[in-house]
Amino acid sequence: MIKRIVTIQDISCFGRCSLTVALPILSAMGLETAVIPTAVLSTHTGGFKGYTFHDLTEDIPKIAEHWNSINLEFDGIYTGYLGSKQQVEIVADFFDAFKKENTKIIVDPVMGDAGKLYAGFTPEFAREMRKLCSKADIIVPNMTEVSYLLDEPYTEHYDKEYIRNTLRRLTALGCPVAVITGVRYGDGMHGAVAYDSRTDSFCEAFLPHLESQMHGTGDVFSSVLSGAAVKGASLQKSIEAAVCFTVSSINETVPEKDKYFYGVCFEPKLGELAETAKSFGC
Ligand code: PXL
Repeated sequence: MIKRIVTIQDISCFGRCSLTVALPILSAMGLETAVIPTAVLSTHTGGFKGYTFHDLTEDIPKIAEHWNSINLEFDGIYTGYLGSKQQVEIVADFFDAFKKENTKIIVDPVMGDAGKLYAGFTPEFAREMRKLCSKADIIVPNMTEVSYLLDEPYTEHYDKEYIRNTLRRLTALGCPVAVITGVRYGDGMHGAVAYDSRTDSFCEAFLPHLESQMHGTGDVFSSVLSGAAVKGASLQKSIEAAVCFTVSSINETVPEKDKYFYGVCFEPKLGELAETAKSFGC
């Protein structure tokens, strides 16, 4: 049976992030993908001026109510960029209403990058996001989001031990599995490290670092990870697939990165991803 996932995040109409990334990636991976758009923006907020923002918070409980009335069930729920504290609370209610025994919840606590919060985010929002993370099966923060979730200073200087210790403290928030993205130990490699507190085991996936700052790479990574995890791939296979696809999409973008300043050119790689995802089961 084809697996069904719902992804809850904004739709930035132009700019390759959130839903315009998650929907094609999850579909290519062979999942039936439902969406709840939390807001409609003309573009994302990183690097554009004058973007529109239409909030859809009020629609979320109505969509949930309708879905409940027709007994919809999901194998996975994946959340990304959420625009307000209230929205995070409503999404937490959605988890309570739709989490069944085998539903995997993946929370990407999108809040910032490179040590800074994205436009409009506050430490207060981060406290609410911490509560949402406690309800997840897997959380996928980068180091900036880690610092806000754990209320610690942001650092780019760390070693393996620090990352392992941080992962343990992230799972202490209440989610069994944590994945830190964008990990760099200064050895020219770039990747992700994951920890499963139920088995007290770590796994990692690294590839050579590519010198480029691109928007939406976190959304690409989390979408692949969510698709793989919901299809039943191991944590190791899931992070490997996410790192590989993100890096090959960045590689695809590098030659024309000025043209694609607004996001990564992942589309040419969707065919390969679909092939990889076949080995993850249905
Ligand atoms: O890529 C994360 C993201 C998602 N959605 C919106 C954003 C951002 C990052 O800036 O602005 C609207």
